[in-house]
Amino acid sequence: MASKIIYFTVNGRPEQAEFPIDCPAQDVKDLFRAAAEAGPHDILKLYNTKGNIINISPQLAPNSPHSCYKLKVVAADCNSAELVDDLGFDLSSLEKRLQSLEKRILTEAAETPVIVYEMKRQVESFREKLESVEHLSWLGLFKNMSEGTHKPSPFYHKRTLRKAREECVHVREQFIQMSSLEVSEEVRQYLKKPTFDNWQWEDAEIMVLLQVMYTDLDFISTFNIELDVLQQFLYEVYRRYNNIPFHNFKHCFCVTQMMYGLIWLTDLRNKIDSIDLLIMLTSAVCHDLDHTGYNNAYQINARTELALRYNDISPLENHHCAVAFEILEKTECNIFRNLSMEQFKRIREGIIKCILATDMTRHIEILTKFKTILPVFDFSNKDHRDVLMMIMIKVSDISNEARPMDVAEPWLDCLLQEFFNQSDMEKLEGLPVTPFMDRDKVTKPSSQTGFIRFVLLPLFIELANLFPSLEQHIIDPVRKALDYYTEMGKAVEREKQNRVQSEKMIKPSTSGQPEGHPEPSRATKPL
Ligand code: BYE
Ligand code: ZN
Repeated sequence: MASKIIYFTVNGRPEQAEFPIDCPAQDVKDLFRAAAEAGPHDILKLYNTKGNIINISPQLAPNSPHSCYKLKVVAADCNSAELVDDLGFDLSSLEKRLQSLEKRILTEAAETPVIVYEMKRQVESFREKLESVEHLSWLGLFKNMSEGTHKPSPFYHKRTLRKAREECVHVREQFIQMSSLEVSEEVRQYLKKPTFDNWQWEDAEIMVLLQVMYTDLDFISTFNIELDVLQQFLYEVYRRYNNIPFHNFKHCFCVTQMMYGLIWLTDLRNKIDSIDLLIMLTSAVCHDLDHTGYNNAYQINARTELALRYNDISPLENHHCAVAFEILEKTECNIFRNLSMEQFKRIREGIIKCILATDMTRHIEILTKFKTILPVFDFSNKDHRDVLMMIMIKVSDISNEARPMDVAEPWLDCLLQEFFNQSDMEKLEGLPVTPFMDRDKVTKPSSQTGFIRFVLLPLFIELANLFPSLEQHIIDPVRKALDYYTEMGKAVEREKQNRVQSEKMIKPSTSGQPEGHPEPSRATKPL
């Protein structure tokens, strides 16, 4: 009996089929279906070398390996009830289960087990196969496809949320080695200035610099802190800042360094006692511990564990503070272990007050309090000092724009990156999207001009009212930043106008060109 051989490829893989010329059409179709490992609902398409679709039948024109046909599989609706029956599972619900599993692992465990990535990869590649026929959507095959499934998984951002153990161990070794070296007087002086550039320093070096701050404020001697305890404490702190774009260990350092700078610039050592200074510096060090990159609004809307635990009351700040005291519970990390119970109590109360004050929803409340006491401010009054300490950690926390432009601007990029990650997640989960975090609405100038005018300057000016010497160090650079972003905003507007103008001139009628959207100038493109 005569038979023919057909050469073809499936997913780039060469195959050849042999069948008798008089065999039933269905047998030929089944043969190709088997070659493509396709299911009964899948659609098979065979292309000749010209790219034309040809019929899969016994009449197929014989070819050679050089004139190979191409076989393609397109899948039916992957969520249809029929297919759910056939597959024995529902892909969407499988994905949802996997997503919630991954989320739990990401928030609870240090690292995501390899098996979860493997499962995710399999589910994703399976969906990809199923969805490779989007161009057939007019067939009505996709009516059940849910909105979110086409978007990239937001969990990619969180892959390395927690620090890897090996990385920590390495940084720790570097830190311990470096800490025995002398830090030059030049660096020690530079460390006291708001012009300090954090981007020049590695994490291990940053830990040494934090140690220098404790040393140069005489905390080591005053509070009898053992050096290895301080180092263990700083290491635990480093370990418990996550790998996220903004609220990471470098942010912890910047806030602490600004606080340190403010203490020196205001000559605070001659105005309040050192236990308050210790509270201020340590609060700064601990103030964002274990931040996951999602703000309180998200925590509350998504009903996260933190929101549940803290009844929606400053869930993040409560958590940062709780983690701080969790670290201090370990004797080998407890830098306060040689203090009296009385002193520890005072420090604990102070740190809690300071860290909880960093919740920006309390901004007006705290600033108003400070304004009220300013005319009669008295450094010997505990209530007054408490408000001052809260104001100083608030100033330090949001002080990036008080730094030189080339230090500050990358921080804004990091912040917007973190905000955008959150809004992407909110969109994916159907939660309310905070407008200032929406990548479709926010630009650097639009966010920063308002923030500087209505939040930064009013806050900084009040602190400078108490310490006039601060004006040149923190107010002047912030005004410069305001000018910079105002100019950037104008440039964006001009560019928009120009685009509209030139579009009118070049294309007086609609030309079928895609809509011109305001495009990537340095200003409109935040990242
Ligand atoms: C604040 C709250 C939480 C986290 F989008 C970070 F315009 C901040 F609102 N910080 N910290 C520094 C900032 C800055 N927020 C903004 N600018 C800063 O320089 C404004 C934001 C980009 C936005 Cl306030
Ligand atoms: Zn912070």
